[in-house]
Amino acid sequence: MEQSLRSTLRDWERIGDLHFVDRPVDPRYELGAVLSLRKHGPAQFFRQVKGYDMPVVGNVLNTREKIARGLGLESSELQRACIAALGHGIEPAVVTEGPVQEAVRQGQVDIPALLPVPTWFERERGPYITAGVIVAKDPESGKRNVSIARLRVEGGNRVLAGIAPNHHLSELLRRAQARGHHLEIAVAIGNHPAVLIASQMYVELGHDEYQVAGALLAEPLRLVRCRTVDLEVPAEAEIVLEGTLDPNETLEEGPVSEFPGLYVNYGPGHMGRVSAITRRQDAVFQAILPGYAPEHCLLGGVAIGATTCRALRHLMPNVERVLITDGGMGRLHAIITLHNPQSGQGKRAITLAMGQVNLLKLVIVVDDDIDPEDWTQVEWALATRMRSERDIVIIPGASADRCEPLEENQTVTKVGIVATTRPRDVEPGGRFELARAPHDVLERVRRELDTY
Ligand SMILES: Cc1cc2nc3c(=O)[nH]c(=O)nc-3n(C[C@H](O)[C@H](O)[C@H](O)COP(=O)(O)O)c2cc1C
Ligand SMILES: [Mn+2]
Repeated sequence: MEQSLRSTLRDWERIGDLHFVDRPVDPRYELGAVLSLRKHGPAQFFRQVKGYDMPVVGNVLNTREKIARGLGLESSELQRACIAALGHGIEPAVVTEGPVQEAVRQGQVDIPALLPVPTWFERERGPYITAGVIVAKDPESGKRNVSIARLRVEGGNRVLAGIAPNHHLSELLRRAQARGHHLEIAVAIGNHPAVLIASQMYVELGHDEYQVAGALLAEPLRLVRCRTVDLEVPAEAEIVLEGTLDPNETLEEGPVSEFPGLYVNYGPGHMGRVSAITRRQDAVFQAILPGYAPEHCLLGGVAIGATTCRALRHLMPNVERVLITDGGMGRLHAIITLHNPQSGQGKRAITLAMGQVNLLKLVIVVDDDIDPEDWTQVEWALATRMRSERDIVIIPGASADRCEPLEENQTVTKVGIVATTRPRDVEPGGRFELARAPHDVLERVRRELDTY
């Protein structure tokens, strides 16, 4: 099976989900503006990017359906498949050659001259590579880590990475610093959906995200060895940057857009240097529109939902589904569905989820007869099953994530809402019994509905 972005793009083209932009487009603001105004539409393939002969593609995975389809699944199967992949990884396989090394440039590389990296927003201080999957190895254990961090192109072979201190990549950088050396990295751009989703999974340090990608592909992810660093990258990626991050050389990043759609100022980022660029001869540059945009939010949201659901189920087997919502930017809000919830379990699920994912600020718990993706159904549950004085928990002064838009003194107030039925509420003839036709009639009509 093909493990490339371009195989996905061919599928999208076949079903009319790939739009070709023929008009020349400036990578400075204009390209990002098109992606932004078409963020809910088909993937956008920019054939002519001004100043470059390399095309750019964006908005590839901007719905749950597309993420599922990219993995060969129905949307309804997505969370189950991700949870299964977390439990049964498949080791990647190193192969001797791959298309990502069709062209190799070593020595003096000039990133701005070679790659059509978009400049996204007015106040950001340079162009950002946003779909770069960064692989690195733990200097202590030698174990791999694979995750995305945006890289700002600083000119020549230099990049700036703003990595959250709690992310594994930051920890690897601290470990390299303790040993007095730089951290080798390789940045794969233009990846199969399985690699992108795997890169977003909250797994423990030492859990190789390539194994998750393999499990999502149902076969080993094929890797090639890099030319100038001791790392392996997906053989069928479009482009790879090889280089190092310097744990000691930092630079104030200035304002950077985050998933709430606002600018944040994180302080100093880490400088990196690129020692080689390898690529397909006809490489396509993938760009993920950053900020409050469906693709950025969903990649994280799908992965966080799956990892949280898996973690909760270890303690509460009746957790059916954890949806990290789109309005909550795929990070801050969750809807949890419970099968046949017993008393107190709603609040338990809330505290467990917030404990598991520090970003979560609003958690709503509903029964599993509610489709969490349908806000109207969730709202109906709030209207018919939630008593505010009993079912809302407010936790002031909880630790805030660095991305929290309402953070004050590194704290924020969190809210949990239980909107589930109590078992005794639904006794036949009781006040909360659902009104419907007798069971046997309803089921017969359901089976024969097409004949009416
Ligand atoms: C489009 C996109 C951009 C991202 N940019 C950053 C970033 O600039 N810095 C960062 O720390 N995390 C960023 N992330 C989130 C991390 O990739 C994600 O939290 C990952 O699970 C971290 O993995 P790790 O703990 O193994 O390093 C981004 C995610 C996406 C989808
Ligand atoms: Mn990791």
